[in-house]
Amino acid sequence: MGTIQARMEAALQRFLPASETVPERLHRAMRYAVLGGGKRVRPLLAFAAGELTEADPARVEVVAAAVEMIHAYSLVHDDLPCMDNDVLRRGKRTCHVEFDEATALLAGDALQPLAFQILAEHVVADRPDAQIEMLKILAVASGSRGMAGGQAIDLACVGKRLSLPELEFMHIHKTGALIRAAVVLGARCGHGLDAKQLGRLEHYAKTVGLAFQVVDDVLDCDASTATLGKTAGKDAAHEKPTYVSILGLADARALAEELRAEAHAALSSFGATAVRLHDLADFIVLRKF
Ligand code: GRG
Repeated sequence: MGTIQARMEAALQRFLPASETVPERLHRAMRYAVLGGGKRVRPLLAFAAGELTEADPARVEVVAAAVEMIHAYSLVHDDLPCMDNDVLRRGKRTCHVEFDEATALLAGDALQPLAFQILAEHVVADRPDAQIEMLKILAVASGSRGMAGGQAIDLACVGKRLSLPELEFMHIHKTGALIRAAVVLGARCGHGLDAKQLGRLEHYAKTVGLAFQVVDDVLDCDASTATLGKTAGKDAAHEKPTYVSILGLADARALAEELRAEAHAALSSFGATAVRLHDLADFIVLRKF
């Protein structure tokens, strides 16, 4: 993990405009939002999925950076006063607190197209049509039928009681869509998978995406702000429906375990090439931050 995280830090440094490039303040805000923090779970998933298909790591680095830029933009916008209004992210002041609201909004706005720019500028597939398909996968995962749509549902749900399937629907979009994209794009950097294998990999991505969110909900209520590097206890304070509010803490933890088992089972036919995907399913469920 440390090797990939360091590799990603260097790659993101390279792909981002330098702080001295005009407009300096915007570029500093973009670099502030992306660099020097975060677990890099989505890049780790992309690299692990790339191992399934013997993908060239130089290709995977590009798709992982693109996904991480979309993720970083979503965190900047999510923290804005018009959304979650938070002051702490990745153990430091949120982008709009460090800079200002307009700059943070623009930093997110600029990170999003930069993700597509780097994905268009570098060869990540053997054929142009396959590369265009990869651009589309990231676009759909980020848009109104993916992450942004999930965020819209999330904002509309504050103070409401949701059923478990409704909560799952929201998270499959808000968090799950980009996690799925990271896995699928990482795998697509290498040789093709047949429809059955792709189905199993997508099932893995769906279950780790949901497990990620269940654990996020559990940590929000039983870990400290210092450990998380973001404000703990926010979901209850904002009256947000969560796995913990619907199931209770013990059942939410049990659900995360069930999803972990399901993720491992989805990989059973892949053998040794899936070892890092197995490890990441464990990391996502057992993490403490
Ligand atoms: C603003 C369009 C738009 C979308 C925002 C993902 C998201 C949608 C908001 C983030 C809010 C949030 C805390 C969601 C819970 C799950 C999640 C995405 C946590 C943060 O991801 P990590 O834990 O963060 O991977 P790091 O900092 O490690 O990269």
